[in-house]
Amino acid sequence: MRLIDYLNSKTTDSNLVSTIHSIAQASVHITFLLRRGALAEAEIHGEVGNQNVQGEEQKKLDVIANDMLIETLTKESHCAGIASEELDDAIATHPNGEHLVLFDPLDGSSNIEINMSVGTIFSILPYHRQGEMATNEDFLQIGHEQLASGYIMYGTSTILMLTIGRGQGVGMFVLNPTTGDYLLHHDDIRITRGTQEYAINGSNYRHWFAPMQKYVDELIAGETGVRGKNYNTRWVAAMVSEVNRILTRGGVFLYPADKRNVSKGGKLRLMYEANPMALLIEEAGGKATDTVNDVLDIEPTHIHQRIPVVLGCPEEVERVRELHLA
Ligand code: FDP
Repeated sequence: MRLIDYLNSKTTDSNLVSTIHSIAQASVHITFLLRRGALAEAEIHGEVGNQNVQGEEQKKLDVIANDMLIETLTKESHCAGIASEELDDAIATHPNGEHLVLFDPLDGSSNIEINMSVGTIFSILPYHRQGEMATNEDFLQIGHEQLASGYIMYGTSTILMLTIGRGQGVGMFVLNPTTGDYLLHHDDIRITRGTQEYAINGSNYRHWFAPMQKYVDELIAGETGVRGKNYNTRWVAAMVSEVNRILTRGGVFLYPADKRNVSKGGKLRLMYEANPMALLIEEAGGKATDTVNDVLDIEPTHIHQRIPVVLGCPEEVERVRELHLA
């Protein structure tokens, strides 16, 4: 089943179908760009020299992917505004549009230079001030308000993982590179229970707060500790890939705030990383927390807000929460 047919079977909101379709189209162009790989390296790899709003060096591909998404969504009449990791402020597009789109155009971009997978993460929110130009404040809605979210993973194949929320579940699509169509591969993705895999950057251990250290100590203790089973670590260093693994074979992903970044709120971004992933995870039967609150309940104060993120298998997420509330 093609993406468009899947969407039409799940919702009567043709405007939402149109906005999702536009994002999918942009991702097809990004796929072709990335597939040129080393051939395109001289033109497109390397750093532009600018810093993005988080103070990180931008890779040129981040900029190109960002431009491709903006160009496509600027033509999408249902899109009233765009916010991106690569933009300081939101862009107002069509005042009569019904949607606001947020994205991280190339998540895990440090993986580009080692030919590992990267991804685009997106979130679609309703726009409530038709007729007026959208501003940053219009985007400050809790994650539960999302009309749809998903990611595109540019790996050995290009995969689109998508939810339109409200109990409609998660669909996984694979891009047919010959036709440029996304085809349904798996409907109603469910997170496997009883995982033995966890993903965390363990080199930060000494910077974590005690509850996170205790949680990871429990996992490392394996069958000799309180958890009574052995765990395995996986760390791709691209959130899209970690979440893709969790949705396909279970596990838990953790990016806690630590002593170095707690004043900034953590590392990952609420609006275009944590929220869209949390909606996917919850629709697949998992949980997502900032270690205390459900991610989807957090009231945003800034479009580039950062938070700690723990998501995936419910038993693991609840154990982390329990240790933080103790
Ligand atoms: P990146 O900075 O490369 O864009 O979005 C932040 C993120 O990647 C996540 O995708 C990834 O999980 C994490 O940072 C990687 O962090 P480490 O540098 O600590 O490995």
